Amino acid sequence: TILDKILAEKEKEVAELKENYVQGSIQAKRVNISLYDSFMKSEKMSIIAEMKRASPSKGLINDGVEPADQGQLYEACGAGAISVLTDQPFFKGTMRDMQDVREVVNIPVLNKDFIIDEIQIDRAYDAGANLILLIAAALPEARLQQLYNYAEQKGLEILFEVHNEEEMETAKRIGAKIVGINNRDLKTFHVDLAVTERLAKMVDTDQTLLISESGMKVREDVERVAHSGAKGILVGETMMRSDDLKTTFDQ
Ligand code: IGP
Repeated sequence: TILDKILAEKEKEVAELKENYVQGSIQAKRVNISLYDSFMKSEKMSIIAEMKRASPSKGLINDGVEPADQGQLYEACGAGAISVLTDQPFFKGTMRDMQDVREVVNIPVLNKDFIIDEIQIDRAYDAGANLILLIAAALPEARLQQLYNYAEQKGLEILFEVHNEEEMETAKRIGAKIVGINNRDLKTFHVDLAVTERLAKMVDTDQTLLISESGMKVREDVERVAHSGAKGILVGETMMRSDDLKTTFDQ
């Protein structure tokens, strides 16, 4: 599957990082705000807007954009947080993209990548991330728990991504406070908002912050996942293709 291919590439990247990465070699601005607190407090739907140049399922989406400009626009339009894809081989992102966004915004920044090792968490922290992504489908539960605890100890928040019932059970056992329900199957690319409706029923949404991820295009999509109990949405492609972001956000 594509996920297997991505993870195989990540193994190489991590091996290289372990050789070359000097802890603390990046000095980034730090903004101390909790996404959990701000999204839980908000009366309206909160938006994590994503900086996404390309993807394996869609190819090039918007490769020309400057991350700093896009980040500033997102914040100005009312985003509650910004996700920056930093995977290079499949999404054309870089850590530089995330740092460029971090420097110009004051809302939480999510390092969107396929995290399989502590060293990537160190790098995310050094580069000024507030959150990291952990994907349930990517690793065994024991390893997910280790990485979750490691990130939490560093003061990072974790968006724990699930796509089926079994993974949601894992999220609960791990004690994930922020759970992202990915409407897209990372193995087949099939998108279905019913995934959010199904899995949201499994959690107490007063305690667990639910974020619905992927495939949202129009107001009806957002209303549908809001009705399921999602307090936030993660939107990439629709934001990257919009030529009138203010209107897209207001929808
Ligand atoms: C955004 P979309 O359909 O709005 O562009 O999706 C985001 O959910 C998607 O990029 C994503 C993702 C991921 C990317 C969700 N989980 C894991 C890479 C890795």
